[in-house]
This record gives sequence, structure tokens and C-alpha cells, in this order.
Amino acid sequence: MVKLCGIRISNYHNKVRLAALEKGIAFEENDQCAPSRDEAHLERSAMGKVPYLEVNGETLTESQAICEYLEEAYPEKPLYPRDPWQRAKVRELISYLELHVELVSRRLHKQAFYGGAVSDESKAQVERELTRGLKALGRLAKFAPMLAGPELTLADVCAFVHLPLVATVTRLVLGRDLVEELLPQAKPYLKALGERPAFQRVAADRKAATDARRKK
Ligand SMILES: N[C@@H](CCC(=O)N[C@@H](CS)C(=O)NCC(=O)O)C(=O)O
Repeated sequence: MVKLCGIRISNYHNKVRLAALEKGIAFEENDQCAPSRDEAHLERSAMGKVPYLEVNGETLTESQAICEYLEEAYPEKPLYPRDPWQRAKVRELISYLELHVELVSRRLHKQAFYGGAVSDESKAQVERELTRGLKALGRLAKFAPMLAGPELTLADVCAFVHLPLVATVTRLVLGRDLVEELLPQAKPYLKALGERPAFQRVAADRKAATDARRKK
């Protein structure tokens, strides 16, 4: 059986977990596997990050590569449309969400979550790039009712784990919720998605893991 390793406060861990749950895959989880630069961890995950997937004694990193593997290995309940063009459009949305939105806002994490400080210059740069990324996402996203059209896809899984985090980070560090301002369709869409059982479960487990970490 495949084993997912990571921590439930991680949006990328939750992306894979949610995809696996939606697809109805039987999998094991080690949710106590934190990012680390220790040799033992680097042997499993060369960048020291989470998540990674263990399969037959080998490991696979990068959430998108993991999700693509799960999609091909467990095709019964797909998270991509059949049509090649529509599949590519789902991947395009995921790239916008991750490269032009999530990764940009991540530069604010050290101030939002780890007691560090981000310079005013960096904040202004992040704000400019995020504005561009969120507006671009708004042009591509259909919200009909899902991000790529009528069916649930991996793009919705990504939106559900990434957009609330981006909203929180911009609120904490920039004093503005850029998601709410620039992508107002996101709020009702995320609320509706959150009513699906697997989404509800991952959101509740993320909250429990976050609360447990605060108490430490
Ligand atoms: N591109 C990676 C990103 C994974 C990632 O950034 N994971 C974070 C946790 S959410 C991490 O391990 N951070 C520790 C680090 O950057 O060293 C993926 O899609 O899996």
C-alpha cells in the first residue's frame, strides 16, 4: 500500500491527502514527518521538504508529481477530464495557483508564521506579483461551479488548500486579504467545496494539527 508522509498543517501534504481521499485510494499516512535537512530525511526527500510518497521501498517527492502518479496508478475515479485539451487546462490552472500565487505569498511566511521580518521592499514586490497572479487566475478560472468547469478536478483540490492560506498570509503581513479583493468568487466557491466530505475532513484535520502545534 502507498504511504503518504508529511504533516497536516502543510498545504502540499493536504493537496495529496485530499486528492487520494477524493479518489478513494486506500493509503497509509505518517502525519508526523516534518521537513528536515537531516541526512535520513534528505535520503527520502532530496530537498528536505514534505510531502513524499513511499511506494515499494522507494520515495517520490513533489506534490504534483505524486498526484500525477496517483492519477495514472488509480484511474478509477479521475481528477482530470478525459479530453487532452481540458486536461491541459486543469494543469494550467494548477500552475497559476502554485507558481504565480502560492509560491509568491510563501515569501511572506517567515513574518506570518515564524517570528521573522520581511522588508518593506520585499512586501511591495510580493504585493505586485500576487496582484498580477490573482488577477490572471481570475481570468482563467471558470467557477462553473468548479474552477475548470462543471467537474471536480485536481485544480479544485489545489485551490482549496492554497487559497485560504494565501488569504491568511496577506491579511497577517500586508494587512489586506488579496484573495478576497482580487478573486471575490473564491469565497462562496471555497465554502461550497468545503461541504464535500473529503474536503471537510482535511480542513478539520488541518485545524486540529494547527491547534495542537500552537499548544506546544
Ligand atoms: N513544490 C513542493 C513544495 C512542498 C513544500 O514547500 N513543502 C513545505 C511544507 S508546506 C516544506 O516542506 N517546507 C520546508 C522547506 O521548504 O524546507 C511540492 O509541491 O511538494
